[in-house]
Amino acid sequence: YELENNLRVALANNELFLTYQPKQNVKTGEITGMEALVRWKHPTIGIISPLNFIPIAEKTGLIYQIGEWVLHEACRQTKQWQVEGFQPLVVSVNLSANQFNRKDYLLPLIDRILAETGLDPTYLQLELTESGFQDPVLVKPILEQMKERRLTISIDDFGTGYSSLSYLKQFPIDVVKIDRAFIREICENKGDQQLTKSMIDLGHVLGMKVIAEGVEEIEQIELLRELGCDEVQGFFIAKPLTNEEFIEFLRK
Ligand code: G
Ligand code: G
Ligand code: NA
Ligand code: MN
Repeated sequence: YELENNLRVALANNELFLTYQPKQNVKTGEITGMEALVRWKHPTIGIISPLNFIPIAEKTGLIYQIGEWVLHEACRQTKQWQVEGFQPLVVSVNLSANQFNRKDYLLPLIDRILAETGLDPTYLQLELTESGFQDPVLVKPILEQMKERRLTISIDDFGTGYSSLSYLKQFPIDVVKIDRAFIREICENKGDQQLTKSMIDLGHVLGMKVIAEGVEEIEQIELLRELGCDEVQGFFIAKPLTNEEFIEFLRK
């Protein structure tokens, strides 16, 4: 209860902030985009991970307000960097399953935020995990309308769910993000290597872009390049960065 009340206050007091983790093209080395990852700067506890407050937000319904704030802030900041003359980058925003459950909610929200911030829809990507695909009858038409708006959709933590393959067939997915569980020991573990290779080939056969998450060593990047992976994300390139750190990173 205490954390819930604190979370309400956090929204009102602007205690949430976004960090951005870059994504890099493994062939060209070019930075292609960044994932927005929310943080809570609690006045006494310090920085709280979304692992510790997103589940509470989902249970209490605060996820709607938090989700709106995250989408707006990610779009506003991305547009701002474009206006300042940085290379245009695609920002990806994580969505919770709950955000699909309200009728006539998510698409009007996104439309409004894109209009308010002036961000072109091609620079906004929505990241869904398996839980986001729970109800195909509900989710599929929303994803199709996202595609009509030229937004892109990525499936996060790929390979860890139960029926992930069926999602690829059913839903209009642009990007597959291979879960970092497969990448961690990819250099040592032949099984992980072959699974990763299969996921990359599968994504490509279906016309999707493939990103590997959780890359922490140069050797992993070199191997992923050989396997034909398109992009990488992970601590080797950069940890999730504050606005100021991200700008520093882009300048280098
Ligand atoms: O960056 P970090 O490891 O702290 O993220 C932990 C988890 O929180 C990840 O699964 C990430 O997808 C999730 N997460 C981060 N930001 C958001 C957000 O804005 N909305 C939702 N729904 N999940 C987020
Ligand atoms: O579930 P999702 O893929 O959105 O989770 C993103 C989380 O993964 C973030 O909390 C981020 O801090 C974490 N993360 C990003 N890169 C790495 C990495 O290279 N290694 C590890 N262990 N975690 C990472
Ligand atoms: Na994610
Ligand atoms: Mn992930």
